[in-house]
Amino acid sequence: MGNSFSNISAFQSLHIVMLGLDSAGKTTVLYRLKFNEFVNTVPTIGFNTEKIKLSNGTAKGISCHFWDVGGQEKLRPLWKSYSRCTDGIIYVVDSVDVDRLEEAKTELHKVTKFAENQGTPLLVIANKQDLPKSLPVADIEKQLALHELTPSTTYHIQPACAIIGEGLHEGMDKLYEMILKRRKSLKQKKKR
Ligand code: G3D
Ligand code: MG
Repeated sequence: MGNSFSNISAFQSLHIVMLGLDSAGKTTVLYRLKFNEFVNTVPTIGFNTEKIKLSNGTAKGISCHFWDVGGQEKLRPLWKSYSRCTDGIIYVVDSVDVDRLEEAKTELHKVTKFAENQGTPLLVIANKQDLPKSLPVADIEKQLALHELTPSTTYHIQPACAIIGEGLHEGMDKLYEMILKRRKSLKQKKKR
């Protein structure tokens, strides 16, 4: 195993929560990562959870326990408890749903402000990039005001199409890198 794996044992699972407005594509992402194929979804009432061993990229072989929490307004109060003390947060955005980007921004900023989420690495998935009217990633980054997130939040924004899986492994690699970096710096702080 290479150096990048040295901090996380093959037997240890990363705890990842997946959030985002309803219909952004969270459940499609979850099952694409799990089965490596498209699975037709129904709106999530509550949550879905899956243990997935990543099969590609630098994070290959790493086990992740994913929690995909429903994004309808009435379910969003659940986000706080599901995101508490996770290794990473994935925030899925519908790149075509321009009218709800402001709402997506407000909900994202709320989550990153919770005390328990300070420093938790964030992967933003700009999903549905296959659709002709999808907004470019740079515009989504701006509209979500990612640079205004709490200073301790390290993030990466990844263009993706969950239906065919494009961009998902690249995104997971970035999230994994951020998680490793955070663990390293927490370890160093402890030593001091
Ligand atoms: P959610 O879990 O965030 O609520 P879902 O979202 O995963 O249930 O997906 C909502 C709808 O978006 C689904 O379509 C799904 O097929 C579609 N979708 C997800 N990812 C993509 C993508 O990358 N591109 C496109 N074009 N569509 C996507 P339905 O028709 O079942 O509502
Ligand atoms: Mg869902």
